[in-house]
Amino acid sequence: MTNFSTQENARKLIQQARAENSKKLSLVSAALDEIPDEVFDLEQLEELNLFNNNIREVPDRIRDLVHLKRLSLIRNPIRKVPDIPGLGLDWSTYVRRNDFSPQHVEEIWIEINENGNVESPNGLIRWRDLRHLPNLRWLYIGKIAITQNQRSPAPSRHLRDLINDIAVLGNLDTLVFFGVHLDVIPYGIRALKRLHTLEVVAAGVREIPDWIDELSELQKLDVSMNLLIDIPGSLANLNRLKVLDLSENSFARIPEAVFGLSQLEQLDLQVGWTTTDGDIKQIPAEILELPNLTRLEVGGQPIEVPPLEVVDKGIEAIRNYWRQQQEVGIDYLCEAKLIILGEAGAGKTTLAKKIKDPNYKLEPQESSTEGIDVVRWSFPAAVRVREEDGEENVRSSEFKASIWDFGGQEIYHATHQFFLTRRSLYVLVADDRKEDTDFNYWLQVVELLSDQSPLLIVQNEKQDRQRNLDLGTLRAHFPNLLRDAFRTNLATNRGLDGLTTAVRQELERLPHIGTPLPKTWSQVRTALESDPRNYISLDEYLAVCEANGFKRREDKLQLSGYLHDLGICLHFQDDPVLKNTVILKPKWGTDAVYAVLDDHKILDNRGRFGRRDLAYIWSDPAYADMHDELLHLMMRFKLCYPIPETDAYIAPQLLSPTRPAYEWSAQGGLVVRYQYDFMPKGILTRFIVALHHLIPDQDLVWKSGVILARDGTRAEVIEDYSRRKITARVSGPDTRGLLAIVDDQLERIHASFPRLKYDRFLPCNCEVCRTHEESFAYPLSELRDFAACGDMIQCRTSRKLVDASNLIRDVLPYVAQSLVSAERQITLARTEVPAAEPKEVFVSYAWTKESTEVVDKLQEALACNDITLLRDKDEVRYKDSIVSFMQRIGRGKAIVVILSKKYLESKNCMFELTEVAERGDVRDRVFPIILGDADIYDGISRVGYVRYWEQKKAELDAAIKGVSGENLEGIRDELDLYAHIRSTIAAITDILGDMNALSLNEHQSLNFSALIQKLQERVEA
Ligand SMILES: Nc1nc2c(ncn2[C@@H]2O[C@H](COP(=O)(O)OP(=O)(O)OP(=O)(O)O)[C@@H](O)[C@H]2O)c(=O)[nH]1
Ligand SMILES: [Mg+2]
Repeated sequence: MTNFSTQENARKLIQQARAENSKKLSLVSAALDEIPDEVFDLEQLEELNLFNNNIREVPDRIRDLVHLKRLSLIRNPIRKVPDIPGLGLDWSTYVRRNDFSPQHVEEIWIEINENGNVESPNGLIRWRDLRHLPNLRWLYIGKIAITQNQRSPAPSRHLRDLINDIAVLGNLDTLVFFGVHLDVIPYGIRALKRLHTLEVVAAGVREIPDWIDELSELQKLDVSMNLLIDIPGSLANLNRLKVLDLSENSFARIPEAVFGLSQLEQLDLQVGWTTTDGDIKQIPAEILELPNLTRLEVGGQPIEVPPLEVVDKGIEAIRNYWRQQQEVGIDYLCEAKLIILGEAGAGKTTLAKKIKDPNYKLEPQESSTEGIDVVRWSFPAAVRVREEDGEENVRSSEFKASIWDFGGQEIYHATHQFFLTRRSLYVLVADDRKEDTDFNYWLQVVELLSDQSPLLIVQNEKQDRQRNLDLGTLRAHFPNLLRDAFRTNLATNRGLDGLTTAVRQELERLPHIGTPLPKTWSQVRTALESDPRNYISLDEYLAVCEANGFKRREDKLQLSGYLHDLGICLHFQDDPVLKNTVILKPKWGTDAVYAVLDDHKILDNRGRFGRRDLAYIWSDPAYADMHDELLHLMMRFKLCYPIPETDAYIAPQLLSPTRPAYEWSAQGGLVVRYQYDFMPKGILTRFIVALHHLIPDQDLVWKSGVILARDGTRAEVIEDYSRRKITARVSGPDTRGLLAIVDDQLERIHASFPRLKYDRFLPCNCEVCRTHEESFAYPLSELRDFAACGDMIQCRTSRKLVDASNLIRDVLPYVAQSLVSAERQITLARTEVPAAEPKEVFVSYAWTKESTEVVDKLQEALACNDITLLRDKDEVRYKDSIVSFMQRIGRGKAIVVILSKKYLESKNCMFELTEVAERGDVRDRVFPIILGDADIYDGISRVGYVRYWEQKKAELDAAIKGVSGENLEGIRDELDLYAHIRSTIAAITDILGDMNALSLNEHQSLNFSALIQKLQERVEA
């Protein structure tokens, strides 16, 4: 496709290179069908990067570039390259060498197309020569990417011949087949005794041959996306194997041979992308026989043992689970949370008591529940358990349920959301005397937050009056709605028996019930439950664990995390203050929090309170010495925030509903509207708490709105709950910067509701709308669709055509940045670099222990040289938008990049890196420190990263199939980002890998002095 603006851009870059007499020129993804003639006039050129274009032929004029040393043609359908003495082949990059000959070829990349034909043969190598490359060590044959559900093409004749003769390439150490249909692993491989990496991916292979163990040097074996159901026992003899990728196959259990691989470090068993869901239910105790395993991927597998909470925590947690179980024996998990919701006075508390004791006598004056009550209820149960040998059995056991009875009053709605957990049974009680039963609100909240937990509806017919609910329609909308509604009258116990039986059955059926746990766990749980105290210190908790046979601290913390997830206690391990307390009675904590929201004085004060008010409200000895923790708990739940430079706090839920008077000039501002299908309560309150540091004048905040200000720019953010929308208007000198912060914060809150449906609306900027106060607004999802195809969109008011991508760029530039359109894929050198602050260096790194330690040391060393290292943790401490920080990094003059595998596979890190790359001059601005596991010097690993992102994108693509367009906001951004990363990563890592970076050890032994010197030169330049 011809794209003028990209080609125009290429032209500008060529002019710029001429004007500046540059030695390098990068025309990456410029939609070029041929190399522009002007390029050949750039005599001084040493390096020409044409990655990802549509170039078929390199003309003879390339000889004019007598200084050219490096010519990259990766991702071009090259058919012809002139035979230039001295311009030689190296991967798909052409490198000038004085003495080029086949002797020097070490790596070959053969890319095939959908038909199995060779897409980009290497112009200088003929098929028959391929068999005579004595130094060939690296061979890649396949597609650059594969699409889901698409059968891999069979190899063409030439390729088949080569595969049949593969044994002659005896020096190969790396061999990759990717997306070529082979049926079987080629026999000739048996002779390749030097192979340390073998990948046969998406090749339709049903079996791994027995002789595989003859490849005794093998360190990495990737047989993902095949049709394997088992692997041979001989594989266990590969005693150097570190990486085994068995993902996207059809194993019913983890193959036995795997556990013989004592050197194994990474094992991948994920499914769900090319295959349907998996069958592996257990990660068995044999996992303990793999002491070096650091990474285990089981995504998409229906793992039941160990429980998901453990598996989610990673390989170390899984090992601990089995170790403990072997030491102390097992018990079966038989407890769950029953959550009762519904409007005030519907009969929730009465139902909770009746379930526990049917003889409970109704109290006509039952007091309205304040906050939450937690009632313990147990009953004898028959639960399905999975025995150690993997067999299923039924055992009788005492079922322990915690009934969470939520106060129905409006004031609690927003807060309740924090306690609506997954893996619970929900009961929604409706009072049939009222016609306006607000079913939908609760149904929607449960749907949003419960992760498809089952839900029962109870129609409490207090005076035996019936009202019919349209359950058929409800069920169509809410798939977690089980059974018909239960009709009860709790005064007469009518319907109670049937309901209680159903509740028991549904509890017993919850998926986590029957999971085996080490005995010590339930001992600790019992000890904690029988402890009358409301809370204990972390040390006391650890001692209880110790007394019950726990040795390792991590096991003890793992248990508290697990109990927290099950709603048995509250332990916020990642909170610096709250981590020191384990709250044994959740009600104690929630009561304290709700007492503040219910307090009349605070209500009269419109939500403003001080420490003294808290001392009064929490004067009960039960709260003595715990005020700090409780206040922290409130802030954690985003219920209040401190007013800067005072001792006071504000609970925004209690703010005045009246909007104060203020002036607002709509001139030249930006407006974004967030429109929700269903709007959970409390979004704006949480927003206010999160951005309270930007409220300049505490008078300009009310229950449903707030004015924020930053460097002379102001934002007005107002919620209209009845119309399910939030409107943000921004005006002033930096509208885009402040809007980015507002949008980023709202997006974070939205992300905490995994199934939230909403769209952002951007105002039209056509000439007619610009002069109107209320302009037409487009849904962002639609704009993106149009922008991605480079189409114009029509204004419904003026009927004028508007450039969709310009409009996005105008209002939400960072959203536009993740837009990958044909117009704008990757540009490694495009815009000039604006000068950054002097003596400041950015660092971009993944938050792993190793990388963080390196950054800490580097920061120290730089500080001694008067250079400030700007890192995200310090820089975003004012809760500014992380996105805008990432973009600031992108513009930085000098950026240290700590490259690790984690980094290259992290979307945040890669977003930063692509931001950096897009602004050009990577070689001058970026200072890489490459950690061992990044492995970017090796072409195969680089391809691995391309594939990793290709796959991430495909997974997401597959996941959103069938979801309607308006619900995909946010997800699309992510999709575009993945695509963008995928198309950039090869080129960026190529550059970084080529920069002669020192190893981490070398840096550390020099205390970074070499790096610091270069950074000095750069920041002072
Ligand atoms: N006659 C009759 N009265 C009932 C029934 N269920 C509840 N009540 C009474 O209705 C009142 C409110 O019941 P609660 O169980 O306290 O209601 P709730 O849903 O817990 O209310 P909140 O805690 O305010 O959200 C109490 O006085 C109950 O005794 C019923 O089935 N029949
Ligand atoms: Mg109640």
